[in-house]
Amino acid sequence: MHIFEKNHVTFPAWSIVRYSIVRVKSLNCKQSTLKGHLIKKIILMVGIIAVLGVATSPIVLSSPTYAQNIPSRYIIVFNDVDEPRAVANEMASEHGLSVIHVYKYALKGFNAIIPNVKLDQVKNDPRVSYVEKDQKVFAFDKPPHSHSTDSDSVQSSLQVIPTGVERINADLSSTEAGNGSGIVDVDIAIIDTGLDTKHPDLNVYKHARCTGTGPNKDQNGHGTHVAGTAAALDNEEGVVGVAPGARLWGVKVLDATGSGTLGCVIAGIDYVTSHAAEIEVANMSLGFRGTSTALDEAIKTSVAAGVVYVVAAGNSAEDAVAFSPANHPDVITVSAIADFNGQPGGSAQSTCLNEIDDTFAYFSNFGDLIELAAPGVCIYSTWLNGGYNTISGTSMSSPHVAGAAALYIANNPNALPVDVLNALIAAGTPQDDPDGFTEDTDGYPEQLLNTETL
Ligand SMILES: [Ca+2]
Ligand SMILES: [Ca+2]
Ligand SMILES: [Ca+2]
Repeated sequence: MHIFEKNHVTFPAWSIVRYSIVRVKSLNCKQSTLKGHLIKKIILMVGIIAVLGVATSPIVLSSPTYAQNIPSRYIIVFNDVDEPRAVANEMASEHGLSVIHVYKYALKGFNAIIPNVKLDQVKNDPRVSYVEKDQKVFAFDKPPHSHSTDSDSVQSSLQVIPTGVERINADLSSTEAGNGSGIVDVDIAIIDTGLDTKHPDLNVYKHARCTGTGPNKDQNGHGTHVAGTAAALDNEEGVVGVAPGARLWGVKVLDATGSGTLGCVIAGIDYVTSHAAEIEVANMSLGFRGTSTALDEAIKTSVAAGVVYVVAAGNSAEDAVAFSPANHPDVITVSAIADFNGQPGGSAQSTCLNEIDDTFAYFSNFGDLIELAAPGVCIYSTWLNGGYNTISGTSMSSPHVAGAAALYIANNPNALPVDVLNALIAAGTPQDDPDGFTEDTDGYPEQLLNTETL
């Protein structure tokens, strides 16, 4: 049972709602070992039925390029200035610019429309370090935005342990995801399409949106799905996440179609950085083909402020080095495997995608900059309107790792982001282990996420 209390908070260029959730524990679910085992089996069966129930979702294949400049929109980064907003406004009136977002915490600069005839003037302004073209950014579900729009809500009176959560042994972690109780006392920012702020299976703590991304909630489903994998509540309903009940900060930077702008994503990182004392982990299941000095600078500052960034490798079956933010040196970049039953061994039938159990996902990006692999095919998680849905992508593998980072931080609160990365890699399962996976052929065998010791 949740009691929501809303307070509106002012933040430049952001619309924020704070949810203070008071939880009333309704049932003590501690079971005897035998009874718990039986319940787990029933839950697994319900989970399989649930997944099969949505296996007929139509898949629309497309070949997105994941690269698109946005005409007249630019990211302007200052040399050192004290008050970015004041300087942005000064420059706007001097050069005839329209200011979209101002950045203060992760870097100092702003996002603006620059008339073509003024571009050289802005670039040569002594207050400006560099100017970049703004570009489109995309959610990394696979194929993009292909989830069915009909009601995929498969509700059950029992909680399902999703296959991905079980495959990485989150049910055996320090919090025993799926035993019906426990909350991980960590804050996770989901920089995405937003969250279903009233979803009964999510502990939504705050929700902010970038100007231009529509109402201050998820209109797509992607962000809500990502959040559930990282942190759905361990109760009697729906699903359970890797770090159950962690406080979720919805940072909406992508719209109802699952796309947005780099200028807006940097604003999201700026917002997270301004709350770096509270937020321990940020997940970005998004990206674009290309690079951005401004994005790289923002992430570097945010990580240095103590936030662990976990990002999707991308779904183009190519080296992730071509994609941002997957190619950033300070983030944890996650590839995807197919697993259909939550167990190693490779013997499960495929469900929503025609893949082979316990193999590297055919669509996953790869390369030497991948830090970890996690399940990302036919993942069942939370969805819009209090529902649930099964979708695929490195978008879905990334939040398994974000949840794992939260688990580690819950037990090691002073860990730096680099310590978290090293701990997750040390706990991982080698590919050639009986619990590992096959068909990662790039010569860089990243380990499979394993939360058993976290
Ligand atoms: Ca639940
Ligand atoms: Ca399997
Ligand atoms: Ca690899």
